[in-house]
Amino acid sequence: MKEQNSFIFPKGFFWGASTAAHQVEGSTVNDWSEWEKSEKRLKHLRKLKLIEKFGEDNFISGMAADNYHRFDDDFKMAKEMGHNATRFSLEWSRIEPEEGKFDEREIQHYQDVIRSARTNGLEPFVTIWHWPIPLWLRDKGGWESKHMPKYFARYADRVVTALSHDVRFWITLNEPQVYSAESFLIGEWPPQKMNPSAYLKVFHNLIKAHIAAYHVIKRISPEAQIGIASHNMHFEASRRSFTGHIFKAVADWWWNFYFLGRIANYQDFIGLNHYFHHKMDHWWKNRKNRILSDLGWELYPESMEHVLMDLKRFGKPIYITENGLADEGDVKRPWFIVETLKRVHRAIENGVDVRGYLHWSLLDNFEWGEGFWPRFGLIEVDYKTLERKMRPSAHLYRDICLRNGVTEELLEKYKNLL
Ligand code: IFM
Repeated sequence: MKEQNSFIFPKGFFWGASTAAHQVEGSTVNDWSEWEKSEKRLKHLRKLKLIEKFGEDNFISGMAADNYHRFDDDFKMAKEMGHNATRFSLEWSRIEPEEGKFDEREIQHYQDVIRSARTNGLEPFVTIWHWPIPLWLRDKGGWESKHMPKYFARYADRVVTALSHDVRFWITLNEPQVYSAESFLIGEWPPQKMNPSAYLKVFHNLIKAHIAAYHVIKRISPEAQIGIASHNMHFEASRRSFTGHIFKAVADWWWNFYFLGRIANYQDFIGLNHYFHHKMDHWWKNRKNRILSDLGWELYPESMEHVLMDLKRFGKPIYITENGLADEGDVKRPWFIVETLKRVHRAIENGVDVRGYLHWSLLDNFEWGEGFWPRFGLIEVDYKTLERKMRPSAHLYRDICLRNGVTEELLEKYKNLL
């Protein structure tokens, strides 16, 4: 429904924000935490003078936001912020610290997390794997191992058996496209490989792992809704560029649709993580006069509509499981949220079945290779005191959540921020 300048979303729409265990919990012991402290990694950062610039602590996840102990307070804040949904991940290395040995206390911990989400009126979207793996798995070859789908299905079996009575939405894998490329092709993330054949092996193991977990989850909980969080980008070909159109077609085929196509019969919804827009001419081309985030990523809300329209082909409900920006001063976030939501609304009007929007992120967090300095949170975290403070955009977003959309009156109220 659209009244003049208002953009009201369908009844029952989910509003919230996302996090991931390693980025906010603190005190995790996994392949990432070990890699962060490794001499090889620190040497590389020293060479790039990044330690001088940001300090060594920036690159070590350590206590992070201590969400492991503060989850209840963080959910209370999410409730105050008008959210009715939340997305977070389970930390595999806590739950299965040794091969085949599951830690009941840690499973209980996640039961408590889910109960707290429900008590605070938040529908939990639970990610089973958001990148790090336990050390024993790393030592067995990690995602390159052909046994990985089996290990993943066993882990999924254990957690879903314990948690399914309170969880309806399961996200098996976060951004398999990004993980496989950064870790096995570009060599930026652990285990820092630049090996196309390892990349393809990992990619296909991730497909198999999802399908295996899908069957496991459906057996335990037939009514469960299962998907992945897919990182889809908007590739835009320059109008008159023939090669641009070829590059766009190939990029769309491989990056945006291949994984989703392979699991098409084994997903109940599509989780969309959306951040990037790429203009393609004879190759990657930056648009002129771009608005950038603190990380130098282009902020182009129009992209959201294109990416959503493209996903219509799968005929599944879509939940936006991530979308956001690094913006420490919260200067661009209010504008970005409002403009993006207008595009989501337009996609819905054009027949795309979008059922939720989860902003990235609830809290400032540990941004993988870059560390702590990029600030993605609706809630600002002071890493010295661990104090939390809502950014102005959190207030704006609360009003959107409570009104189930962007209204004219809200645009007027926040006009100084927009
Ligand atoms: O922080 C990440 C998240 O873990 C996965 N999606 C993109 C975010 C921002 O880079």
